[in-house]
Amino acid sequence: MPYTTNDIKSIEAKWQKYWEDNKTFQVKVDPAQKKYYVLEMFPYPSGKIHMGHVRNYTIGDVIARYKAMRGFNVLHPIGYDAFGQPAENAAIKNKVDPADWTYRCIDLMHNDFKRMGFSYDFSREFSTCDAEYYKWNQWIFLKMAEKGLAYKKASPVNWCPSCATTLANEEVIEGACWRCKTLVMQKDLEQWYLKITHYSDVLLEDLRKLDHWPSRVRAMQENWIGKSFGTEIYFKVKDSDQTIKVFTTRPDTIFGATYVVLAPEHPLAQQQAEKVSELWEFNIKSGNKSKSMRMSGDQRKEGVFSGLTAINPVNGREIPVWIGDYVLMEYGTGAIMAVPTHDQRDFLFAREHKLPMIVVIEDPKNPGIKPEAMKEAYVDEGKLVNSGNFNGIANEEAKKKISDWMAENQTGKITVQWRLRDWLISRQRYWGTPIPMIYCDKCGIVPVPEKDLPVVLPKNVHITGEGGSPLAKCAEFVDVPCPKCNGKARRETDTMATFFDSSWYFLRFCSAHNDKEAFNKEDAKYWMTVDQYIGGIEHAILHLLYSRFFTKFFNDIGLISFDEPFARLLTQGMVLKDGDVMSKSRGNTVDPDEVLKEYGADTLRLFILFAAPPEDQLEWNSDGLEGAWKFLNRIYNMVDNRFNAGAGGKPVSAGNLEKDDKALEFERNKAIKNVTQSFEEGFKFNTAISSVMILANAVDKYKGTNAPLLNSAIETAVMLLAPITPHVSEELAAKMGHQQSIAKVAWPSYSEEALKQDTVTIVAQINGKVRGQFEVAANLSEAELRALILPDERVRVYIEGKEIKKFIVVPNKLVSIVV
Ligand code: ANZ
Ligand code: ZN
Repeated sequence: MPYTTNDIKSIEAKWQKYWEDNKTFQVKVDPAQKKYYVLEMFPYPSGKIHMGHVRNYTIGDVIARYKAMRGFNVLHPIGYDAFGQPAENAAIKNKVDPADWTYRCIDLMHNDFKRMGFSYDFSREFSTCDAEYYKWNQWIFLKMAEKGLAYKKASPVNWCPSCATTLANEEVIEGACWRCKTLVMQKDLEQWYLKITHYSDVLLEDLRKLDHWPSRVRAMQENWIGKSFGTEIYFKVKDSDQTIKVFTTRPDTIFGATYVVLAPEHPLAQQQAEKVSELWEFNIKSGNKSKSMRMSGDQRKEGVFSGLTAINPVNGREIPVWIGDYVLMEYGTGAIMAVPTHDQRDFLFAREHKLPMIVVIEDPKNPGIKPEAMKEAYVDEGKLVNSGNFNGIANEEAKKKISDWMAENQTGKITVQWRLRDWLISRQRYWGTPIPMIYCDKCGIVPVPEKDLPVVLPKNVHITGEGGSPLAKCAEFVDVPCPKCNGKARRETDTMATFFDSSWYFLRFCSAHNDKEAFNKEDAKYWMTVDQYIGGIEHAILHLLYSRFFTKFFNDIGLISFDEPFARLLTQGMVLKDGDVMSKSRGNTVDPDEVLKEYGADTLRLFILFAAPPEDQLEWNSDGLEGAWKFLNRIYNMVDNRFNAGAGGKPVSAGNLEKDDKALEFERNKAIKNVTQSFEEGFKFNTAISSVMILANAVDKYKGTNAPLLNSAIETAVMLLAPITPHVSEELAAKMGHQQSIAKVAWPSYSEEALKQDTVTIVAQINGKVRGQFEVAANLSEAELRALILPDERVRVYIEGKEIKKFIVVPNKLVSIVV
C-alpha cells in the first residue's frame, strides 16, 4: 500500500522521538573507537531555516550517518553564531530585546533541525551569545593580549556610515559594506586589533598541507595573505637630506621611472601639505575615500604635485614627486616609483596629469614603439631598452641583476611584502562580546582579571543605531573600580567582531558545557581535527583564515597539539530557482516548511541530494521532488508487500544459485560497491542514489524463487539509503525484523567474488571480414548481442545506412553480420 503524507509524518515523528529518547547521537570520548568529526558551518539564527540551510546541513548529516554506519565514533554537533547586526537592527526597528529576538530565532531553527531528522548531538548545542560561551571569547582575548597579539592602536579604519560601525578589510567588498552595501569611508579611531600578521608565514606555508581543501579556496587564501617579493629603492629628495623609499615588484623597470607618487598619508606628503593649502584639501578628500575605491582601476586617478623633486638613483635623473590617492599608506612603504609605460595605473595617472613616459621593456610585437602611440601599459615580458648597461637582458633576469646591483650600491634592497593586515576587531555595537578591558587614569589599560569573567552584556540598553557604542551610554556598565588601584575607572564599551566567536567554536563542541575552561585538552585531542567541514564558499577567506589563526595560537600556547583545524573542506553549491540564486530579495524562495508539510523530510533530503553533486549549483525542480517521493514510496512498498505478513516472506528454496539469482546477487553487490565508492570518493550522493535505483529495478525484475536472496537485496537497498532517508529506512528495517535503530548498524559489505561475471570473447565479422573482438558476459541472447555490438564504433561504420540481411550467432564465439 502506498504511504500517505500522514504516514510519513507519523513515521518521521516516531523516529525523531526514538533517537532523542535513546540518545542515539550523543557521543563520548572513547579511545578504543576511531573518531570522525563532521561539522557544518553553524548558522546565524535568523528564524526558520531556508533551502540553503537544508542543503548544507543535509550534506553534513548524510556524511555523519554514513560514517557512523562505517563504525566511527561520530561527533556531529550544532550551535548558533548568534551575535551580530541583524538582531541589533531588529532591536532598533521593532524595539525588542536582541537577546529575546535571537533566542526566539534559535528555537525556530532548532525545531526545524529536528524535523529534518539531523543526527546532531543536541546535548552539545550552544549559542555564542550565551554568557557561558562568550566568557571564553574574553578569556582568549586576554590570553592574546598577554602575548601581545591583541593590541590597541589609532589608525584610519573602514567605517560604514549606515551601520555606524568599523569594518575589517575583509568585510569591505568592492568598496562597500559586506552587509548593507553602503560605500565605506575612512575614519581615524582607537581600536583593538589582533595580530594575525604574526602568523603570515605559517598561514601561507601550511596551505600546502590542506590538500583536501578545494584548490580554489586555497588560492583565495594565498592571494589574501599576499606574499610578494620586491625591492625597496631609495630616491633622494633634491635639495634636502630626506630620502623616499619606494616598494616595487618591478626593479627591472627602474630606468623608466619618470615620477614618484606618495600616499596622501605619507609623512612627507603631510609635511608638504602643511605648506600648501591645495595639498591639504586634497589629503582630506582622499582620506574620506575607501581603500578599494582608491585602488580600483576605473576610478579617475586624482593627484597633485608636491613641490618636491626626487633623484632616480640609477641614472641621476630628476623626477617630480606627486601625491596620489591610488597609493596606499598601509602597503609597502606608502610610496611608489611610477613607470607609466609598464604599469596601467601609472599610465592613466601620467596621461591625466601629462607626465613623461619612457619605454624600457620592449614589446616583441611593437618594437620601437613611442610612448605617445601606446594605448595602454605594456605589462608583459620583454628585453630591456633605454636601460644603460642592462639593455638587451630579459626582464625577469634583469629583476635580480638590478636588485643585486642596487644592494651593492646601497640604493636599494630586496624585501618581502604581505597583503595581510592585522585584524580589526572593535565594533561599536551592543550585540556582541564585551571586550574585557578597563581604562584607569592612573594605571592605563588594565585587563579584566580572569576571575571576574564573564563581563556580562547588560540588559535594557538603549540601542538607536547612531552615535557609537550603545554600551557607552550605560553607566552601570561603564563605571567600574580599577582592578589594580581600585580607583574610578571605565570599561571598554566596544564589542568584538562576531568573527571572533566563530574562530574557535569547533573546539568548544569537544567539551561544550565545560565551565572550567574554553575546551578540555584531552577532549580536543581526541575529537580534533574536524575531519570534514562543510560550508559556503563565501567563507573561503574570512572565517577559515581566522579559524586557522586561532588554531595556530592555541597550538603556540600549548592548549592543543595540532596546527590546522579542518582536514577536509567541502563547499556546497547554491540553491537556484529559475536560474537565479534562491533568496528573499528575489522573491523566488521555496519554503522548506511547505515541503516538509507535504512530502516530509526524507523526500526533501533525497531530492536535494539527487538533484546535483554537493559542490554544484542545484536548480530547484518540483518534478524532481515528486520523483523522489515516488521512488521512496516504491522502496516502501517493496518492503511492505514482502514483510507485512511477518519477517521472512515467501517460502525459501535453498540450493545453488540459479541464473536469475546470480544476476540479482551481482546487482546487489554492485550497488554496495558503487554507493560506497560514491561516498568515499567525494560524496557523490547523486550517483549513490542512482545505484540504489538500479538495484531496485533488479529486485523488480527478479523472477527466481530464492526468498532469502531477494530479502537481502531489498534490505541492502534500505541500508544503503539509511544515511539519506533515515526515517523511512529505520521504519523499513524495523519491518524487516531489526529490533533496534540501524543508525549504528554496520554498513553492508560486498564480495568481489559476486561481482565476477563469466565472460567470453566474441569475434564480430561483417561480410566475412573480422572487424572487432568483444569481451561480453557469457550466454547472451541474440537481442543482447545486437544491442551491444551494432552501435559499437568498430562495427557501426560498416553497417551505417545499410540493411542488415543476416545476424548469425555462434554462441560464445562469433557473430557474423551480412549487409
Ligand atoms: C614600479 C612598477 C613598474 C610597478 C611596473 C608595477 C609595474 P603587488 O604585486 O600587488 O605587490 N605599489 C607599491 N606600493 C604601493 C602602494 N602602497 N599603493 C599602491 N600601489 C603600490 O604590487 C606591487 C606594485 O604595486 C609595485 O610595483 C608598485 O608599482 C605598486 F611596470 O613599482 B610597481
Ligand atoms: Zn587604576
